[in-house]
Amino acid sequence: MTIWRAPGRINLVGEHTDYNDGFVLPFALEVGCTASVSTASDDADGWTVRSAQQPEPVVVRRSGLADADRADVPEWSRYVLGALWLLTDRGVDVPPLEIEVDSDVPSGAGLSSSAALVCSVARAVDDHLGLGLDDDALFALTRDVENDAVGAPTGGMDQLVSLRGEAGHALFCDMRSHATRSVPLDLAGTDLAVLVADTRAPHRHSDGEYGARRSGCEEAARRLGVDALRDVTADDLDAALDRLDDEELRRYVRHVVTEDDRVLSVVRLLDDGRLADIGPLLTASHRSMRDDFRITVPEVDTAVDALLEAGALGARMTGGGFGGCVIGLVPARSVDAASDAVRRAFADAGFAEPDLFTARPAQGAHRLEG
Ligand code: GAF
Repeated sequence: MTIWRAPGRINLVGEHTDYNDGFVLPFALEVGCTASVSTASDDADGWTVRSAQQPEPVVVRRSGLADADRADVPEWSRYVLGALWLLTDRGVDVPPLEIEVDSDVPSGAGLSSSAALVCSVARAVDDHLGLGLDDDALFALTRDVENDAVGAPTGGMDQLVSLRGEAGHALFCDMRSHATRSVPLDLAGTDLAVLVADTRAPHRHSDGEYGARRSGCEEAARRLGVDALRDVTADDLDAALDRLDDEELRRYVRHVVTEDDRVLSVVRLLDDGRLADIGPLLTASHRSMRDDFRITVPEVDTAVDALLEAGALGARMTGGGFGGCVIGLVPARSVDAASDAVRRAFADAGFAEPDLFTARPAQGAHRLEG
């Protein structure tokens, strides 16, 4: 049996920039998914997938499953079977397998439970079958599972950090070249904490809204005559905005271009050992998501305001938006007070009770002993 674990993630800054070929700065979490892969007995001719979080296993035959039948299996299992289907489509003879997954990433919270699932399975299958996929091939496989086998038009950041994250570091990713570099995120050494508020706000219309933002950005790039919004720099922004007459597209461009610039600024500060100075950039990122990209909801805005009032150096929503989690960079000694402030603000607003916890940058996908 071959066992791999891959983590969920928090994005420190750089939201909706990945599918614009831009920059992101996520870090891997301690919570993750464990995938165990073993070769099935000789008389089995299918793939069996089980999840500790699901009541029933899913069994499919190995070959000849039409696209329509692939779409018919329960959604969670497509994140597992997707890797097997794509490898088969690419000519790999994947034998009968039994795969078990077990995840402690809260689902629907915007912490990339799906990337943890996909990446743990892909790494375990690659290792078990001795395929020897390199970093780039593993990244491409995991991103394609989500885009092609599941059909979610996401941008790849979550899979990249789940595969390559490093403990104690954020991962600076260039989403055009997929080159990555670990950047120190020394929370303990600076007496700071990343406090996470899971707002538990349902992801209202998140699928359609995500796709709409993505196609809006692509349309803006087309009208500006660039391959992707990454090609518009902060210096070019005003000139680019002057060339667009659609107010919605102008807002999208302003968010993406300023957000790429914020990622580069945060990376420079972290490289200089100035973690305590990144707060205003995080808060500016939130305002850009709220006012320009328009992907926040009242719960996340309330959590950000409460964290800032309670003394956070900076606060922002993390992830795709329309609910999910907010992060605050807070002095370690203020974690309890800041958590109470968010709970009180939610109670006053009549929102469901949020879940508060701290997060530390942890290791990306790694093998566990069977
Ligand atoms: C989701 C997507 F999966 C990522 O690719 C990214 O676009 C993110 O939303 C927004 O930054 O997590």
